[in-house]
Amino acid sequence: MAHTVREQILIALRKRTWYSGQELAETLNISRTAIWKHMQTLKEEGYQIISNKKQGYQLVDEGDLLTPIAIEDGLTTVRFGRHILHFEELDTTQRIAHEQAQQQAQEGTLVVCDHQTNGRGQLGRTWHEAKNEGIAMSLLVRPDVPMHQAGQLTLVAGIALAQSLRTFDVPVTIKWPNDILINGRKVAGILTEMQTEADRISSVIIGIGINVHHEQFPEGIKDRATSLVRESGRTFRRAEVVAAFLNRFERLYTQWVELGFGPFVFEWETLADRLHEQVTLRTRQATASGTLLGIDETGTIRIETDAGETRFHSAELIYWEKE
Ligand code: BTX
Repeated sequence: MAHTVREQILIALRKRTWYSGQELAETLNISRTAIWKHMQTLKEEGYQIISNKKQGYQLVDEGDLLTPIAIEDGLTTVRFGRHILHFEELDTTQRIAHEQAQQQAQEGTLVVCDHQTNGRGQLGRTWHEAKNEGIAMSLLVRPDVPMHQAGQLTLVAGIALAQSLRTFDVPVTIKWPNDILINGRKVAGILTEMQTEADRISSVIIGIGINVHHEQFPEGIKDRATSLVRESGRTFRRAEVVAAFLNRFERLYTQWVELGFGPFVFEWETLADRLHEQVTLRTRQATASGTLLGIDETGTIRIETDAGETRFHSAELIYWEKE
């Protein structure tokens, strides 16, 4: 990915303690005044940069930014996150990712923003975001699989997200099909939207919202939402969380395209919330209760009800009233 001038400045500043304005200007082939202006913008963006006349500029702290360069730093991927669009404020990252898909953007294109004002959940629900507190991102993929398998991507993304969050020592579980929980509260949600062409998938947009720094949540969700910081008490850099997810998801995604969902069943079940416990589930027609047995090789949930083992393609586990 070609770097902007500001990104090139950051790359240079990371290499040395001090970098003089003159040297930077020569290296990047721009004026010292231009360098000074870029430094002001970087500071406004949250980078802590100090300067003095004799030594030049020093990057002291990169803060907790979700910028492409901060994310790229932790990436080991080939495609995922290798084209990143970052916005300070957006209604929803899903909209931009869909536009990117229509414009034939490459697979792995990622849209992220610091403040999402109208985040979408499933079924017309909303996803709450507080400025600079969480992660809102949408990833564009173009899997060459039959259309009916697209729903499995939510589960594969959920496994990748849960596993990557566990590497930060947070005890997350998965609530089928698309919620990531800690101690029974939602810390992240996944929204998968597909674009089709004739009878094939042209793209899938995987939208992920993660609560990172939040200490509080609005009235309607405060009994069911939590954040990584609140549950773990440790600090997080959002860009590291994004990179960890992309690194893992690219690997699992490639396996899924090649081998299908079968190999993921066991992994999913080890991460499942309330496995072998009593659950209630709502379908469009009715509700059903029983013991959560797991999922099958297509990603369908299996419940032991009074009528025996029953499988549900499209349903929702009811944990909270008024979802
Ligand atoms: P969902 O429909 O399963 O969950 C939405 C429900 O979760 C809401 O009705 C509310 O009860 C609760 N909720 C809302 N915000 C939060 C929150 N921050 N933390 C915990 N619970 C909450 C889940 O939908 C899928 C969410 C995907 C969000 C991402 S963000 C990036 C991308 N862009 C976008 O517009 N949506 C996705």
